[in-house]
Amino acid sequence: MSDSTILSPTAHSHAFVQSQREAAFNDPATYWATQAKELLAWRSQWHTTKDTSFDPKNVNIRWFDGGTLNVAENCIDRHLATRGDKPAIIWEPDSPHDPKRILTYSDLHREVSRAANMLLSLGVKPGDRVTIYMPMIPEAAIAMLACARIGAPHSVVFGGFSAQALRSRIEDCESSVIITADGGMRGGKVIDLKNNVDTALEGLSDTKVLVFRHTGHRVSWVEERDIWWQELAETVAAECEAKPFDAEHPLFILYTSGSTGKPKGLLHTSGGYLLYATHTFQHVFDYQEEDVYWCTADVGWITGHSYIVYGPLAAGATTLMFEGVPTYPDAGRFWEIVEKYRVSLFYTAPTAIRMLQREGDDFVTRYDRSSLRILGSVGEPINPEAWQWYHTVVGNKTCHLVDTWWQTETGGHMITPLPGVDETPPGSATQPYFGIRPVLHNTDGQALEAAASGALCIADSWPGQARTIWGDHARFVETYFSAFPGTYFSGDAANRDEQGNYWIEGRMDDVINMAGHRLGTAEIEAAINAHSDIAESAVVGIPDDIKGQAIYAFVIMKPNKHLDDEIRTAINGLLRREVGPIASLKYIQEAPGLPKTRSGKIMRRILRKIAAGEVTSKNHYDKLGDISTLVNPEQVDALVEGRLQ
Ligand code: 7RM
Repeated sequence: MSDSTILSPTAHSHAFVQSQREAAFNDPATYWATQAKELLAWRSQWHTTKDTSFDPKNVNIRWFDGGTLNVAENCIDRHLATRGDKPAIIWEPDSPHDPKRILTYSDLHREVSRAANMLLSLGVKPGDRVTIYMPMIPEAAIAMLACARIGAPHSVVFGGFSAQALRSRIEDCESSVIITADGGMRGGKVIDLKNNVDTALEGLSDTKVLVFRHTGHRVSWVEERDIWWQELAETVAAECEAKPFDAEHPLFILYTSGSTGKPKGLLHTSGGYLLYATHTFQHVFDYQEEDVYWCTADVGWITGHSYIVYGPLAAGATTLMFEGVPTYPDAGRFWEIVEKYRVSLFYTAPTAIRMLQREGDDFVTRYDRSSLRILGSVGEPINPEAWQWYHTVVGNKTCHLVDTWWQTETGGHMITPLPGVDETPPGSATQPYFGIRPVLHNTDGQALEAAASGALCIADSWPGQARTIWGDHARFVETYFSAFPGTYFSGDAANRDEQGNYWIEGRMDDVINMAGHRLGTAEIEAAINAHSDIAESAVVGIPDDIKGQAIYAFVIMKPNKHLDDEIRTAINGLLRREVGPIASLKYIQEAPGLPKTRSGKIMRRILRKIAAGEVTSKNHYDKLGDISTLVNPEQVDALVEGRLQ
C-alpha cells in the first residue's frame, strides 16, 4: 500500500487470491463445486454442477442440479453444536433508550422453528409465496428463514413502499399469506404498516395476515383474516423439521424497478444463491469468527437479503439489525452503535456517508471506532470525496474500504476489491469477483478490449444469479439477454482503466437511483399521470449532492389547466400513495410539450441534459447532440427557458 498508515491485516495473501481467481476463471464448475462442498451442508449430492446458457433462444441457469439442502438449516441448525450461544442477531432499536435484543443461534433456531410451524398451521405449502412487509426487527429475518425452512418462497416488500405498491406485488406473485407488524419505528415516528396492509388487501379475499405486535399502537382488525403472531406462537411447537429441497427450489422473489412497465419479480433459488452470498460475505468482508458485522440496509432490498440475513448467518456470523435512521437522535448514531457493540465490519451506502459527512467530523470522532476493520459501500457510485471521508474520518485510515458493485439480479457482489489484496483507487469498484467475467460492449455490440468504456455485461453464469422473472421468463430474456447476445447485460455502463480496474458510470436505461433506491421512470410517471389535470409527464434523474440523484419532472397540463403549488403537492401525494415515501420529486416543471422522436419515444437524453442545466441557451444546443430526429425541436427552447433550479 502506498499510504504510510498501517491498514489492519486481512487473512488473504496475494498468492491465494491469484490462485483462486485463476481456478474460478479457468474452470468455474469445478471451482464452485469445491466451494459448495466446503461452505454449505447438503442433504444429497448434485449430479450436474453447472448447466447454464445465455443464448437468447434458450436462456437457462441451473446450478447444483440434483443436489438438495435446506437453507434455514444451513443458516441456523448446523451452527448449533459449535455456536449455539453465539449471538446470531443483535437488534438495536430506533430509540437508543429502548432495550436492545440479542438472539443467539439457539434462540434463532427456536424462533424460526416456531414461525415455520405457524406458517404450516396457516396452510402454507412448499412453493406457496409468502409476502413479508416488516420493519427492521429480528422477526423480519425470522419470517424469511421460516419460509426457507418450509420451502415457501418469500417476497419481502420494503416497509417504505406504499399500500398500492404492496398490493401490486402481492397480486403479481399471488401470495395468500402476509407477514407484517402493527408498525415500525423510524426516527421517533411510527410507520403504520398494518394500516397499509389493510388498504392493500381491500377487496382481496382468501388472505391471512400474521401480525407481530411491535409498537403496541392500536390497529384495525379483520376477524378471521388477521392473527397476532405472539398468540399463534403459543399454540405451536418449538421444533420444526427442516426438510431438504432441490438446489433450484425457489428461495425468494424480490421486486425491482426497470425502465419500463411494472416492477420485475426477480426469482432467486436455493443452493447457488446461498453459496454465492456466503462466499462473497466471507471473502469481501474478510470475515473472521469474532467479527461483529453490521449492514445498514433494510431487509426489503437485496443487500438486506444477501448481507444481513443469508450470507452472514450461513457463515455463522453475528449480524446487527438497526431499526432506526442515521440521524436520529443525531448524526452520531451510527458511530454510537459501532462503539456500543464493537462493530468490526461495517457496510453502508454512499448517500448515508455524504449525509453524515455534511454534519461534520465531531459526530464521528466522539465515538470509539477502533473495532472497525473493513468498511463497505454499496448501492451507487461513491464519489472520491465521500470515499476519502469514509476512509480517513470514519475508518481513521486503518480500515480497508470495499466499494462493491452488484445488483438485485446478481444476488451478490460482482465487482469489488478483496481487502488487503487489491489496490483501491477511490471511486472504482476495482476487480471482478472470483469467476466473474465482465465484458464491455460498444453500441454496435462489439466486445471492447483493454482500457475502454461501454455497456457492462457478464460473459458467463455465476451461482448467485437470478434465474428468471416470476411469471414472465420472456421479459427476463428480453431485459437481460437480448441487447448483447450471449452475455448478461447489467443495464450499467462502466469504464475499465489500464490497470483493469472498473469504474461504474451508472445506469444506461431510465432507472433513477435516488439515495441507493432503484426507481423506474415508468412507475413514477404513471403516478403523476394519475392526477386529473396532467396530460403527460416525463421524469429524469439529475445529480444531487446527497442522494446521488434526485427526480426532475416535466409535466404537460391538460387544456386550460396550469401547474400551481396545490397541484405540485397533490402530485407528490400521489407518488407517496402509488410508490411510497421514498419517491418524491425535487422539481416539477410545466412544459408545453416533450421532445419526441418520430416513432413517439420521449428523448430522455435531451430532458436529462436540460434538467441538469447543461444547456442554458441556444449557444449550448450543440451539447444536446443530434436533435434533427425530433418532431418538435422548437419545444426545446421552452423547456430550457422554463428550467427550475
Ligand atoms: C446492491 C444494489 C443495482 C444498481 C446497479 C448500479 C447501482 C450498486 C454500486 C452501484 C456504482 C456501486 N442492488 N450500484 N452498487 N453503482 N457502484 N458499488 O444496489 O438492484 O438495488 O441496484 O445500483 O446502477 O445497477 S440494486
